Formats: sequence, structure tokens, C-alpha cells
Amino acid sequence: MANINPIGDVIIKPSAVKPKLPEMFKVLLINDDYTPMEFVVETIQRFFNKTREQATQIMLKVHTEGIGVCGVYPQDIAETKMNQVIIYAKEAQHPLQCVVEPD
Ligand code: TYC
Repeated sequence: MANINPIGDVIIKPSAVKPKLPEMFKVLLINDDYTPMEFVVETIQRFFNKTREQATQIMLKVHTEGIGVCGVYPQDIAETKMNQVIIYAKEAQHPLQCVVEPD
């Protein structure tokens, strides 16, 4: 792993310092019959930095297919966004559900 050359420098093999990309996680919205479409679009824009057009496309995909991806992030960011969505929807008294799964 680490070696020392004749003038005393520590030599680290490239394989030992290659940065690992973080494991990525999808943040998904789940369809329901009660949350207003406008609230879902606004939620996607607010927490996933999407344009209104992008957010509308995602909302419609969830509405027609039952589930859809809002974004893909390292685990801690994905879980924070999921919790923000759940709290935001709960405060507005909508049953909107959000989950995280490995990408
Ligand atoms: N199905 C909802 C409606 O018809 C809209 C909706 C879309 C709800 C996406 C949740 O994750 C969702 N009002």
C-alpha cells in the first residue's frame, strides 16, 4: 500500500488513493388518490430543483404508473429529501408518500 523511496518520500500506489464514488439512492414518489396534482408539482420543484415542466412530467408519470423517480443522490442527501417531503406533505395534511431505494 505505502512505500518509502530512497529520499524518504512516502509513495502511495494509485490503486490505494482512487476515490470511491458514493453509493447512489433514488428518491421516489408514490401515487395516491387524494394529494392534489398541483401540490405534487410544487413539492417536486421545491425539494428536487426541477423546472415546473420537469416537475409536471414527473408528477404525471407517478400519477399514471404509480411510482416515479424525483432524483438520485448519495444516501444521506436522498434520506434528507425523503424526510423533507414527508414532513411537508404531512403539514399540509396530504397523504403523499416518498421512499428511497438503492439505484
Ligand atoms: N393521483 C393524484 C390525483 O389524481 C395526483 C398524485 C400524483 C398524487 C403523484 C401523488 O405522488 C403523487 N390528484
